[in-house]
Amino acid sequence: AAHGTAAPTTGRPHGARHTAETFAAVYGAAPSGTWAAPGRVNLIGEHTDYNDGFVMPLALPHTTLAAASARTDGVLRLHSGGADGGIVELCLDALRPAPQAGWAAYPAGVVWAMREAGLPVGGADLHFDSTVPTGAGLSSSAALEIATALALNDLYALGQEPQHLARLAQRAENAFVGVPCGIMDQTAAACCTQGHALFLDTRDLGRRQIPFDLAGEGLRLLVVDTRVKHELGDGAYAERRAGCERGARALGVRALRDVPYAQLPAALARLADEPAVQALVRHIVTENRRVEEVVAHLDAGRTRAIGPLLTAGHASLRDDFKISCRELDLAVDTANAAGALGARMTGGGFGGSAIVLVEEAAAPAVGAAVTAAFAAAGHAAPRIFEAVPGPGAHRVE
Ligand code: GAF
Repeated sequence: AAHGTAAPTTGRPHGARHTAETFAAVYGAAPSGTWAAPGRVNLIGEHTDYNDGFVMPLALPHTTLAAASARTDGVLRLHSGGADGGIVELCLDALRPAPQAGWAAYPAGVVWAMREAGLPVGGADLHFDSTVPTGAGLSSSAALEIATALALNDLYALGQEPQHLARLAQRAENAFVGVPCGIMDQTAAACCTQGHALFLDTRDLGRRQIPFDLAGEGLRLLVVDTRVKHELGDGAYAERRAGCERGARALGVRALRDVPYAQLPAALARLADEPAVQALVRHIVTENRRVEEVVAHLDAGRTRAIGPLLTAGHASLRDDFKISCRELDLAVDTANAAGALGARMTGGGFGGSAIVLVEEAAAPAVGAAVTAAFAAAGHAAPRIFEAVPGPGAHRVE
């Protein structure tokens, strides 16, 4: 979901020094520290995270920086370099869930969730700068949440593990901001590591860092931001989630994760009266299978073999889950026609970004083909950049 901070296309235009200096200009004293949390792309495993399934995100070099200091008076002050409106000042004791309350609801929600969990977090001053494109399906919200969570974890010596910070941030987004998201994006921001994709089992939160050094293999992963704004809060996401839960109930399982791939035909037969739910179930069960196949290929060093699985994942999201759009389909189809190894939409859908796996030598031509196809179709020019797996959240200064 978009939170209204600035959206440049590349890494860090100013860096942590600039963020600390801006903090000092806004609040009148230097910050105690500066923390960073990245955006992400998801390689495979889409909409599986609220079905207890598998996901495989990697961190982008694009980050949200939070400069912060503790306060002793129970006041939370928030300021963003990308948002108009000056300082947002809130009283910790008065924090209440505030659906659709704008960008400040994300950091405020994190503080609320920490206090709700009984953690001794007090007031703070925070200033944010971000290079994670907003509304692009690249998890600018989770980056904002996790930068906040890590800053407070350190400022108040809370001693929480990154995965637990992700859980608190998800709780903030679900209960405070009002978006029924899964755990993928927050975990990606908190737990990804440089040079790896993160395999996550969203049921038991088991994690495995899977080496993902595309450059070393002569490959590239391109991100195509279609510039079609995606919003998670608009109901379609919640509808898909409710449909999946309905499918699980009809099949008598705790979550769709519990439908084995081999039993998919039988499960679909049982849902014959509900074709819409049937299609959602088919996507989730086949998508979990695709994640497992991607992991097997990467473990065996067969990186190029994941291309067709990415493309099959896109077809499933387009035809069964019905969350693609013209621009995403055009990006995927054009990239594949121009020689990519595979491509798919990534993230929540209804706009946002696609990823393209491509041989290094073919990357410029594939990018140019997508740009030309967008121009020919009368769409705004897409933003295309390379995804190199960066580090998860960390303290910068
Ligand atoms: C959004 C959500 F926030 C995630 O939890 C996940 O469901 C994703 O959409 C789809 O895979 O990013």
